[in-house]
Amino acid sequence: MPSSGPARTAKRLAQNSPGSAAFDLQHYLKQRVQFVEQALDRAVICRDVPGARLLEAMRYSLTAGGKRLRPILAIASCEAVGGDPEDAVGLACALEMIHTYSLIHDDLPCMDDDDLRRGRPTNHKVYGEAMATLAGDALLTDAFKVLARTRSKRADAAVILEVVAELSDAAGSAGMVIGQALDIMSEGQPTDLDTLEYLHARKTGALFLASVRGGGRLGGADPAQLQALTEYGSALGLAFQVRDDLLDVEASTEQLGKRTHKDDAHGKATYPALIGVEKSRAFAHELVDRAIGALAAFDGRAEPLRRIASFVVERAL
Ligand code: GRG
Repeated sequence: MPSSGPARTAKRLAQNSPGSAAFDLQHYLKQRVQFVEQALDRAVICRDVPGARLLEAMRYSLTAGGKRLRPILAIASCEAVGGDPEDAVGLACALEMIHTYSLIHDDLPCMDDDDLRRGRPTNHKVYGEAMATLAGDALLTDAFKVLARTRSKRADAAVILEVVAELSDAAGSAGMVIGQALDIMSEGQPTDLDTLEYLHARKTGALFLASVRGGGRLGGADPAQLQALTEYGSALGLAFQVRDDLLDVEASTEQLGKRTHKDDAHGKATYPALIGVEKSRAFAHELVDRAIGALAAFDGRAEPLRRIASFVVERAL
């Protein structure tokens, strides 16, 4: 008898499971991206109803591609502690919805005023500022509904509530939003390395940490595993940002699908500006070593997390 949809998905994901001998990162990423995109497709459905343009605007940015790093980290962390991708799929969708909202709002004229994102005109260029703002608001709010409906075989309701609270912390006034506020306030101001690290830990690092810790929790992580994932996620989040700073200096707009060389133009403090390009590269690699080192006690099921850490500092996108 042919297997059903979910059973087919489970079989396909298991064929390239993290602990298997012939583990192939590119194949793993492709499968998990597809898995997350199918779930996102079900989470934000375009209906033929009054106001459907709002849903269209939400889907426009959500389906524009992107690396899907945060959802993959959540799923890989869940798998690293023995969980199943299905246990973390709600968190994975919520993370990408929140990340996408932050990009839509960041591109608005009142923030970075950008015309290009993920290789496409930005949301407000297509739908107008009001609709883009609302699309971001709706993605943020709906993300918590998707997460609240999570069912994990390895985490009870109390654990799921803790994941909800941590994601709220990471996205809100203790995390990404305060990071963005500090970023705006520090434009053109002298900034030292400690301040820069503090800012990045909130603006981008917090969501990375919530991805890894949340995925671990939903996969049934014990306290020692959660501590290791915390160290991994903190180092990886900063490594990602250092690489992002370097790409802004080194890459072209065509390559990244977004405007580059803008940090300098906006008078933003960055790692290359503060310590130079070579030292920034070395620092990013040091952080990746630290992230991988934190996973020393994990078995082969953490291989995707190790390989993703290297990918984060080598990426050209
Ligand atoms: C508006 C509350 C609010 C926050 C905005 C995310 C953010 C905070 C600003 C975006 C500006 C920026 C370039 C931040 C640096 C790092 C970053 C988040 C890059 C984009 O993330 P990727 O590379 O993007 O994961 P894709 O498109 O692959 O998903």
